[in-house]
Amino acid sequence: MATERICVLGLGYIGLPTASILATHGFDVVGVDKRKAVIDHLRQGRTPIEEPGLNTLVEAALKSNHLSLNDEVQEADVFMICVPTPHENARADLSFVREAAQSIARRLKPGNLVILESTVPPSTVEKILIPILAGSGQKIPGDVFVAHCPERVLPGNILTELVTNDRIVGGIDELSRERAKAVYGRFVQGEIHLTDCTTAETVKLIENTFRDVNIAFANEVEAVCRKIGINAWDVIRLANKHPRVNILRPGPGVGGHCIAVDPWFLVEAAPEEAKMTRLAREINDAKPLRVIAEIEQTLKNTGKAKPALLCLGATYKANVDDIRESPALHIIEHFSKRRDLTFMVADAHAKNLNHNIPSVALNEGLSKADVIALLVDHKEFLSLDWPGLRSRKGAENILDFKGVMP
Ligand code: SAJ
Repeated sequence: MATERICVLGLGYIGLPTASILATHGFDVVGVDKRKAVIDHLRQGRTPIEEPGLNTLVEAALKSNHLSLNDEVQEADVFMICVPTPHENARADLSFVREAAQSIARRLKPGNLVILESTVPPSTVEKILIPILAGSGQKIPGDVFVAHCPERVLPGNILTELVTNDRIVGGIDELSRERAKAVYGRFVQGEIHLTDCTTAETVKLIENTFRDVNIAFANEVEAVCRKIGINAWDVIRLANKHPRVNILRPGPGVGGHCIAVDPWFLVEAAPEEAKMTRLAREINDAKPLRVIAEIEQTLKNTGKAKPALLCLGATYKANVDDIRESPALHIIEHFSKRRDLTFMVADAHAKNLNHNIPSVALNEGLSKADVIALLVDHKEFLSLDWPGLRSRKGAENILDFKGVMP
């Protein structure tokens, strides 16, 4: 059988590693992104994302000549949609999925397989993807196979999880499921579970919502402990010693393009029923405001007319460069507007920060700051001399929102 040709649409956090891993596992892959700058950067050997091992994998894929790059969809046996699905006013914005499906429909041939990896609201395959693909004149189901295999990898550990995680493959019929399973079976070492598309769509949303609800509970525990006057980190650590308790970590809020977004797709699908889901979102979304209030109070307590504030971290979580939906950035944007303080941000990972945000080198910020607020637990912050900083600046002026201080 001839080598299968796969066209991967969207070369972002998921599409780029997936296209590269498919290429290094014997498929002929065309990686497509309509953003010409992304294609140009990749051709110059520049990977647009900070992710361990990704540069090496992309380089290997390009060198093998099994990965080519294009800004337009090409004919293929398999099409894989890996485009973003942001939300707007708690509703899913599916414009990128629609656009990708339309460009595939123009190239669709009998026997093709279309796989949607993007996270979408329940019934998107049935109600949106299939009607657009059917516009090609192909009979679906029948002529063309369609599957949904939601991505599940953790930014920061993408290359390992792409291979080791179990996958959920939803198909519109038995043949769609089997064909999609054969594609993933080439590089996935985890189990591949087969189901229908709407179940696969919902499973993905439930996974991220479970995490969001758990973090909201951790944030609530933190607020309750504060009221009681005890240390929430100790309480959670000790509660987690129970064999059936596993509370996640409080923090300055929940960010990123997944957990802060996907639960809203469930709320949109079942507004009356998804009560806890909505509340968890509201609790986590409100957290940056509580952090702002605490920093404000600490600045006031210094008694200085123009205190110097240093925020450590701007990204949505540790050791990534992604600032989308970042709670730290929300907090930083608030303080960057203030004229009555000297404001500084140290984050060597964050790229594309707005030029109004005054970035400083870590040591410079640490020496000038009156108040330090740790918002992201980047690895370089973990090894700081926290006891030394506490004694130099005053323990009450060091605010650790990630629980990294010993
Ligand atoms: N966070 C906390 N406390 C915690 C863990 C996380 O406050 O204990 C915060 C982080 O700081 C961050 C946000 O939550 O702001 C999300 O970070 P994350 O590491 O929990 O998750 P993501 O968004 O990077 O990736 C998630 C993963 N989903 C699950 O673990 C269920 C990943 O497997 C998914 O593939 C990804 O969403 C996605 O693309 O949907």
